[in-house]
Amino acid sequence: MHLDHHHDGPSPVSADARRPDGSRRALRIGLGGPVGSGKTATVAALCRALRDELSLAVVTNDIYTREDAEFLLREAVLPPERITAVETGACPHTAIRDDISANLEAVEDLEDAIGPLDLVLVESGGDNLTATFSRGLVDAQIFVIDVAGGDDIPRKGGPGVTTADLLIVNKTDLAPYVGSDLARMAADAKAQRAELPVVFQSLRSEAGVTEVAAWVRAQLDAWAARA
Ligand SMILES: Nc1nc2c(ncn2[C@@H]2O[C@H](COP(=O)(O)OP(=O)(O)OP(=O)(O)O)[C@@H](O)[C@H]2O)c(=O)[nH]1
Ligand SMILES: [Mg+2]
Repeated sequence: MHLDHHHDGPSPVSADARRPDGSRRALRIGLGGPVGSGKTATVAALCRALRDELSLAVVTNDIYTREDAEFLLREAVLPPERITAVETGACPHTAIRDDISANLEAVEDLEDAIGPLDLVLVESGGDNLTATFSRGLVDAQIFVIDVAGGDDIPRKGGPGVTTADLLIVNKTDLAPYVGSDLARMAADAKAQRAELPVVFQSLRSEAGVTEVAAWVRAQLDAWAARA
């Protein structure tokens, strides 16, 4: 799939959906959520699922290191030039919400170097339940929690759980070992999110990231339809 269509006449796409040279910019999807919930593992699985059909790149955010980028490089989920690390040096949410300049620059540098891109995944450093991305940085956001963090997390709410465009409840394979009640988590998530989608996944299972990859494809279709 290649998303860069050319049109005659005025485009309904807002100015910020275009690069300075008029070409379409990549759809940007942010992944946030508590430390260790499975953000990098989900990014890696998405890269493997989508890399043959899309031109994509990844920006990771770590507080003091490049650990997540190094994991993705080691796993060779994408060619190295498609993976960039931002060292936030402060609370992770600052770099994705308050001062997004380092992340915006990382995305733009990727597009300059290897564009045109269809998709850029931006992983936030692990944070608490209040961390969300600025809409100036990403077009859609995924919040990743896991069943081992406690089955009361969906009930506790917070902007990530409540407003993210997609909520992933990861590591369902661990539910029996940590005594998490998946039905209760589903009911609480539904109560917090109404019609917004929730995916329960285990990256240790055969299905893996399939459902989330389908959601990403739907976002890309909607993004393409805006042009
Ligand atoms: N059992 C199980 N383990 C998982 C699953 N997904 C991820 N993990 C493991 O959970 C650990 C943390 O995963 P990461 O992807 O590094 O988590 P993260 O959210 O990126 O962590 P930070 O970036 O440090 O906040 C790793 O050891 C993963 O292999 C899953 O579905 N099931
Ligand atoms: Mg990570």
